[in-house]
Amino acid sequence: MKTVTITKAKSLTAVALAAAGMLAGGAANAGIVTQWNFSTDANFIVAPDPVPSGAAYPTWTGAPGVALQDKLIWGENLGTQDYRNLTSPAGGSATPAQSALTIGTDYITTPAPGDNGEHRDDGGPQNGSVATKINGVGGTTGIGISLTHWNNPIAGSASTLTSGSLFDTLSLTPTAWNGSMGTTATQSAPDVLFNFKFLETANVGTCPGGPGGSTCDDFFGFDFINISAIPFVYDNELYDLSIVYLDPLNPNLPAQPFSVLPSDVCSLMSLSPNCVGFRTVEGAATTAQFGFQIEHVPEPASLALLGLGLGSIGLVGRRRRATGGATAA
Ligand SMILES: [Ca+2]
Ligand SMILES: [Ca+2]
Ligand SMILES: [Ca+2]
Repeated sequence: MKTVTITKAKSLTAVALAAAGMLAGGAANAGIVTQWNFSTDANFIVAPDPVPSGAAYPTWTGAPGVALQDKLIWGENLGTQDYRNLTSPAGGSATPAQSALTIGTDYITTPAPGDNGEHRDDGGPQNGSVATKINGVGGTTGIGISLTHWNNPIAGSASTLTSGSLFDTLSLTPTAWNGSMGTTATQSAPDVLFNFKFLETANVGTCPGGPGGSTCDDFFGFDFINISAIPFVYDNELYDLSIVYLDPLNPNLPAQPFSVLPSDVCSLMSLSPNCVGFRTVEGAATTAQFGFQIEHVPEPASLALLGLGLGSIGLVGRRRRATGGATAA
């Protein structure tokens, strides 16, 4: 009985290897990529330039705001005010002012000479280098693009942003391997589409989401989407891409300002009850900093992704071995 089981296990391995060959489209000779150069960018969906399926154009209450690939601007006196002028008093009422969502690179690292250090609205892209996590060891976090809400109190009669889409792209070019050098072709890693909602709250009365840092904070929100362990194949090896939120002032710290939003806020944005996003204080700029990590997927886990059929065969094999062992004991 035990001999039969071992034979079965060997044949399963052979099946698995053959399947891996089919997945890879050939023999896997190159080493695992340990280091990549990257370029990542994000844009708001504003023009019929290949529009990803399911993406939404910016929508507004009242008159439209200004929609650019790297900026969405709304409020009063569009074109004559500056959203970066955060001098309006928090909770103020009809001060002519604008608010904006802008895409930027990081303003974490020490600025180069001649750089004023303001990267919250430069639009991207962000370039850098990132190391792969292999066998659960090593790996670094690539610093991605940032998203900033410049929150000024605007008149109740002004247009406000209510929804839109953010499309995030990442290109990877390998620079180092843990074995034989492989190809150096630039790879487009999986794109990520964020369909988001925005809630501009009136700065009077009872505040949606309860008390915050100002008289009625505003909210950026979206329904949860999986941004962890998104698989991609490069040069016959399988990797996972995970997008992470970083502290904008310290990339070594996780999360912030993202969290599950209060259910009344989710409801006002027509999102599901456990929507996620961030709260922004009136009269201030709030930045969400994105990053990403790449992890190599070892062969057994790669094979697990080949499909339910092979996975079921493996499960049966293990069960038989377990039964055999129990009988022998
Ligand atoms: Ca951009
Ligand atoms: Ca506001
Ligand atoms: Ca508000």
